[in-house]
Amino acid sequence: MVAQVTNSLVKCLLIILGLISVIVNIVLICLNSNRLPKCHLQVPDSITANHTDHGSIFADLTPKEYQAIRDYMWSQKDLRISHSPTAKPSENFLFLIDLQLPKKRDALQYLDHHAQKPQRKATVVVFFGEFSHLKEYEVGPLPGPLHHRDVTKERYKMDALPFAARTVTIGEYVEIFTFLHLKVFQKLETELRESFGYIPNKSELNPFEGMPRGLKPGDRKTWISFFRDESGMYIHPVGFEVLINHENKNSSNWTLDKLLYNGVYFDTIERFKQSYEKGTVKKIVFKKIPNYASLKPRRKPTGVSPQQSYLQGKRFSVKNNQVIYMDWSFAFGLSSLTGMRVFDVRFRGERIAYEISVQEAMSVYGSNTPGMILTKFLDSSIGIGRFAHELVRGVDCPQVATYVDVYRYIDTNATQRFRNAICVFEYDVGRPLRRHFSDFFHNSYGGMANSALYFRTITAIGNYDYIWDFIFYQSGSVEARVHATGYISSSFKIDGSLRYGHQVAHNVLGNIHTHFVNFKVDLDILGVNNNFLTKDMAYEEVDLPWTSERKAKVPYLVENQLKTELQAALTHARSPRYLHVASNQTNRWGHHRSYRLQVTSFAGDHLPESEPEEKSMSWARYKVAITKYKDEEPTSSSLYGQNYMWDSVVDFSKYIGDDESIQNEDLVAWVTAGFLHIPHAEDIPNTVTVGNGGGVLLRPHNYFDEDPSIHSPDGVYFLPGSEQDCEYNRVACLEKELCSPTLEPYTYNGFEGVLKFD
Ligand SMILES: *[C@@H]1O[C@H](CO)[C@@H](O)[C@H](O)[C@H]1NC(C)=O
Ligand SMILES: *[C@@H]1O[C@H](CO)[C@@H](O)[C@H](O)[C@H]1NC(C)=O
Ligand SMILES: *[C@@H]1O[C@H](CO)[C@@H](O)[C@H](O)[C@H]1NC(C)=O
Ligand SMILES: *[C@@H]1O[C@H](CO)[C@@H](O)[C@H](O)[C@H]1NC(C)=O
Ligand SMILES: *[C@@H]1O[C@H](CO)[C@@H](O)[C@H](O)[C@H]1NC(C)=O
Ligand SMILES: *[C@@H]1O[C@H](CO)[C@@H](O)[C@H](O)[C@H]1NC(C)=O
Ligand SMILES: [Cu+2]
Repeated sequence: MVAQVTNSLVKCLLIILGLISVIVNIVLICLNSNRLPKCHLQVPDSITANHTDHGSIFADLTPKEYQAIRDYMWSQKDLRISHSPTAKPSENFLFLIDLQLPKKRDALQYLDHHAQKPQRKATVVVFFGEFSHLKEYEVGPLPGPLHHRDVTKERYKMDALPFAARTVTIGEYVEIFTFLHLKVFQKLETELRESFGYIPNKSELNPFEGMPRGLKPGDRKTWISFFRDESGMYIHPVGFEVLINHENKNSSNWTLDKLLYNGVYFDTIERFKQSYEKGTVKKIVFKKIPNYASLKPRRKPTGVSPQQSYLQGKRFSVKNNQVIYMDWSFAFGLSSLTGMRVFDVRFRGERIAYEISVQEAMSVYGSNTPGMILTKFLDSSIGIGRFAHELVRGVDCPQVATYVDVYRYIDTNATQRFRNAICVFEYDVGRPLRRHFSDFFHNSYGGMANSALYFRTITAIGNYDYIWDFIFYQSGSVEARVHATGYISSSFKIDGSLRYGHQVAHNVLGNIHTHFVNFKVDLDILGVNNNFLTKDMAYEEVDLPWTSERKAKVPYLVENQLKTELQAALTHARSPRYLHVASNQTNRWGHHRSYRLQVTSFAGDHLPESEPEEKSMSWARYKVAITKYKDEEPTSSSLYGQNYMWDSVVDFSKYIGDDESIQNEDLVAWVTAGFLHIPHAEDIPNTVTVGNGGGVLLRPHNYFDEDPSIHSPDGVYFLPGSEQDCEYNRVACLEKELCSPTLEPYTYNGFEGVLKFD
């Protein structure tokens, strides 16, 4: 009985205790939640921007447009164009369809004076195997009805382009691979197995071509070096190279002209076989080695790098091919040949540049093996934009970037879509744009983070990857930049190789080479009529007016106007430090409003002009060359440069050869940047972007009356006592507004203990 009563009491007590604890908990939670900060920062998706239709005249062709043009050209009976994506060299092949840019005058009339929109047209390139020549057509107007017009003569001053100048198409590569299979691999199975571990269909050898393809116009003789079929093959050369003559349209008539094995040349397969059998040539003995070229991480990744996010939503807007960001707006496109470009670049509504575009990427190699002795790559002949593939979130561009799809029609029979091949993002560069901490007098702090808009594509052309950026800063500067990464080109190390580079792996030579890239910068400063000014410094000896004790050497400003194209063709060695495209209008202080071209370049030496191949790359002579704008001089290089280097149909030096006046004219700056690459061990497995790049910064110079970023919404300012005040320091309240557990509380105590005189 007693036991039962005590039991009930205990139960009651337990229940009461339980209830009390629940109530206390509720009260505590209520009290605490009252103390939690309020999270009231709204995160909109994106700014609302007033887009215009202006960019559309620069927009790449749409899938519908590509198809309409292809079908139209295919239906021209007299052109007899093959429908196959792998047409043979003897057939007629529609190689390229790309936007034909409007004439600048028409575009400006439309953009600035409400004139009619220029007609939309395309450029079409046809390789006529049947007639042994190449032609370019203008096809338009879109959407139709379409017409075509042969513009070869108008553009290149010849009725047709030489057949040998054409790019090697996929169709031709198919034949080259077949040729290699039948005429090389099948005949040398034993030798290739013993030397390089070649097993048909299992452990193959991959080809890599040297360029140019010969020594004179008309040649199409290509040295092909072979590489192990591993990931990162470019740094697995095997010491075996062949020279094939594929000039003839009929691949049955192609010949194997030479062969190189372990540094020794042979005229025929048979001679090599004999020598190999007799042992008169030193044999390479195959040994399996771990793949040092693989990019697979050597240990399981555990890291995630810091990620930026848009706390207030995106501050830029991308619609069709137009971007609006803070004070900036521009239109963009991606040419299959030349790559990334922007047009009608405006800051606060004023056009700064009509066009900024990539033109060419070139490399000249040194070697003592034939595949690389002559090698000079001109990438726009293969297509730079053509190799812009999908960008990887969080690596190629920030996770939160805006990605844009691209459509192309090149070396194919159907329009191809490349998802997310362009990215646009705003990014905090990580270093303030400006700041000042006032010690001594009027203690205060003023500063601004350097947040800029990036417009990016990455093109992987064979072994190398180029990262192309156009960067728009809040201070009114815009920068065109390239960084190189990817695999170096290499060759099999033989006696004497070390004169041409460093050894970077077992039997592997990383060949010395140059990287040169060319940008077209068509600045229009307050209209198209501009001048080219230079500024620099010199020292002069001056008397000191207050004493005759001694004189002093003092720097002074050296200003010049360069008045003709030849005067304004500035080589890498000889260029004033400040280069300006200037309006004859002045700013508030009476100085010419201008944009300065500041080139960042660590370029190697340009190929001597005496070399016949130099004609196709004569733009690289100049760090900056200024020409008078002409619709007939749209690019510094061409599709026909690589395979017709010796008599290039576009020779940039001719643009300036006529030495026209550049006074009060529409000016175009052709800017070359680059770097000398001496490959070293750390280029294995990949060249890193750090330190490997170049570009040009276009920065306002007396263009404004003050730095425009003082009007930016990102400015920060405070005085002693107002450190926590959010009105002029949005960052101070961020932690409270966002309730973000990852943000540190905002504090500032920098004014403690400053020297003070006022
Ligand atoms: C867009 O245009 C409208 C009408 O002209 C204007 O009221 C609005 O402020 C503009 N918005 C922006 C973001 O510029
Ligand atoms: C393009 O080529 C492929 C492969 O040869 C073929 O199947 C297809 O029909 C071609 N497309 C057209 C539109 O002819
Ligand atoms: C290799 O593959 C090709 C096509 O895939 C085939 O035609 C050929 O017979 C194969 N060769 C051998 C030796 O297996
Ligand atoms: C290619 O050449 C071979 C041998 O010379 C010949 O038999 C064949 O008919 C030719 N093909 C064409 C398309 O001319
Ligand atoms: C290929 O070679 C054969 C024999 O030399 C010749 O008759 C034929 O014309 C050549 N084909 C072409 C397309 O030149
Ligand atoms: C300034 O530019 C305008 C517009 O191009 C031109 O008419 C004028 O002659 C120029 N003035 C001088 C002093 O060069
Ligand atoms: Cu390099």
